[in-house]
Amino acid sequence: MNFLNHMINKKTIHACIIIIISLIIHSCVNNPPDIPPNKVVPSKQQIEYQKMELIGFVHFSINTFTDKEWGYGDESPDVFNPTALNTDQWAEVAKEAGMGQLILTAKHHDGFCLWPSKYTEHSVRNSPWKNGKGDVVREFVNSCRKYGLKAGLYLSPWDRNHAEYGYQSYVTYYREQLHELLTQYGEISEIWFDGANGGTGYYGNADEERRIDRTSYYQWDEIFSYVKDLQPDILIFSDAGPDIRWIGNENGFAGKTNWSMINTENIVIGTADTEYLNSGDPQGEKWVVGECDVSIRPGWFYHPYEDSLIKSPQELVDIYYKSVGRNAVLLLNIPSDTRGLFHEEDISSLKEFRNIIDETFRNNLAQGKNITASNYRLNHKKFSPSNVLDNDSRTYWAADDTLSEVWLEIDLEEEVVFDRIMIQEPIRFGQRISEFSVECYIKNTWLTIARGTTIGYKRLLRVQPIKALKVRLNIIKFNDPPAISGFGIYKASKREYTP
Ligand code: FUL
Repeated sequence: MNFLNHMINKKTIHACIIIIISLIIHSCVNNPPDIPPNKVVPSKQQIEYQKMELIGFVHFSINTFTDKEWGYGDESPDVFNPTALNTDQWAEVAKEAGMGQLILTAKHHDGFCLWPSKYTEHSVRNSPWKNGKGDVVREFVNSCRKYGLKAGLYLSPWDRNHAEYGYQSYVTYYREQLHELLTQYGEISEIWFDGANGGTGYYGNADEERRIDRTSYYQWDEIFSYVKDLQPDILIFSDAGPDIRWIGNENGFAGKTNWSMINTENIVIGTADTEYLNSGDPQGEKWVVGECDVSIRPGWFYHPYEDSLIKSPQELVDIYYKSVGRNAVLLLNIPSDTRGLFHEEDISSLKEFRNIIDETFRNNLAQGKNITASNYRLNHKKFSPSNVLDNDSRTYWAADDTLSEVWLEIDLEEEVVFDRIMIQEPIRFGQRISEFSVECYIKNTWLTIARGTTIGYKRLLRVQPIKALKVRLNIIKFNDPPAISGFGIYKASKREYTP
């Protein structure tokens, strides 16, 4: 009897093992694993961040009322008195412009705090606005939530008001302020650490020049981990990341070559190599998304004399191509005026910019067409070229394990006129492509119409209008077998050129 039981048990175990193995084989065939990721890949938060493409900066502080760009630090809180502050208006405008997040200057270099910090007298608490009972940061965050925007904050490390700036006690004060901002306002999605630091200032009536040792004064690594302890999902911006990096200029232009990777160890905030930040580093060991900050006006803060100097919708569109179209996020500043509102002229330029972008990219002329590839991984539909045209950034085409040139080709079935090209890599597996070209089939020959280096999350190319029967993307160089999640061709809105 025992022997019989033993045999049955053995048989059952064998049967189970066989079933499990065949289930594994079956599921591998039907749903093979994704392509192996690169060594350096973005975090979930960084991918979400990049997907927003466009975010907004709001410069608003004591400078708005003194008509300055950099306050000295001796300004009286008495001058801060917006007559009609309405952060809902900021958020509504931002939302309509397609922004996913707003960042507010909670404290600029002059040290004035837009929230009633308990660690200083230099804040809204001592201003006439709302009899000192107001809190701009609170109103800002509430409006962001109301309009479905993420909220970010700028807290200037340099403080031209604080008596102890330059001494250890100021760093403690700075951390206390971070604590207030990151614990009292719910989720904060980005914290912005500016590189501008040190120089002349009021410094509690000392009225002198103070320099700090940028390599050691703030102990940035400790501040970064303190911030993450307080807000685990936050993304930290600075010249050195760790999550988001400055793109190296304030024009809103990323490099035509723009890797999302860099090495951060030797970067000293405020003295970074701007070329390096602009183009990233294919050998970089950290994923640090490039962010292009630029103002809609010549200055960052509101000045009435700049009402006629607002960037035109066409200029903003050009910036969009040079930032979002080069694998970066565009951080566009719209200052608040002395009323506490975005100015009508800024709003109208921003709206028209959005309309133009929407019009250009509304209709992907390759959608629904037949697409083929040099090859695709395992010949499995999970990696099929048709995934590139399905308007779903989660699906992708992947080449077989190969180091030789690969291509994707779209048969447009009839002659199609276009002048914009969009290409996307599925960045959750890393950034792979370092050289590509686009060819068109015109009058029985293939003609190269564009060449480029990196692609990343999104690459946009502007070419002369071309009438083609077929279009082909050649992927020439890559650090790992390439994959593409999106491809599009478009005819630009006429309003891209004509005001
Ligand atoms: C710079 C600052 O000095 C400007 O005033 C502005 O805030 C800009 C975004 O960053 O470094």
